[in-house]
Amino acid sequence: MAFELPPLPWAEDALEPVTSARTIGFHYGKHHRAYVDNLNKLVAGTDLESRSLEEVIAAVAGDPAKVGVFNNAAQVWNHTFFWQSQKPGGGGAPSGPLADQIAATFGGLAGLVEQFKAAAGGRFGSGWAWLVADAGALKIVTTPNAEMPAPPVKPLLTCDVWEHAYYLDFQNRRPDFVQAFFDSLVNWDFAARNLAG
Ligand code: MN3
Repeated sequence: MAFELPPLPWAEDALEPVTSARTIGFHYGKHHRAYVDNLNKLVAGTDLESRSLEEVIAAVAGDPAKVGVFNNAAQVWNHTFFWQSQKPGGGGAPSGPLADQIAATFGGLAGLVEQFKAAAGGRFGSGWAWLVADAGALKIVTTPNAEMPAPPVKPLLTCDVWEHAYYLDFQNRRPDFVQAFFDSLVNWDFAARNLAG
């Protein structure tokens, strides 16, 4: 059973004008697909071939001899999570327990966005910014390259801050991309389900 590129949860042009169809065409159609293809080549004929994506990531994390497998498997997972973290007509405000925790932790949504933008902007080079639940507490963290928050930390949503995520549409303006992500794209329902799950 080869790993497969999951379908996008929306059309390639659905995140315009923030993220262009051209960006999604490259980011999903080339980058995400390449991680899937590379992972399949790397695990072919090994005992990892028949495992789930999450099992592969857990099995090779921290193993210097398996860094190629980790990088590709983690990037497959991270991108699938990133697409789900966004939706057309997203943004707005969260509700329910997630909104309550955001108010208690960050003083409200504006405080969360400011801290998230600062963290994303401070991530040198390629990586990811995340809202996570760590032992029940909301936190903003960043990870380099393909890395993700390690269990038992629970990711709630992520923003890809590799340049390929925003350069065609925002050039070097990463903070503007992150602001637009929260203004227009973020899928709070997805984050709330992750918090509850
Ligand atoms: Mn990416």
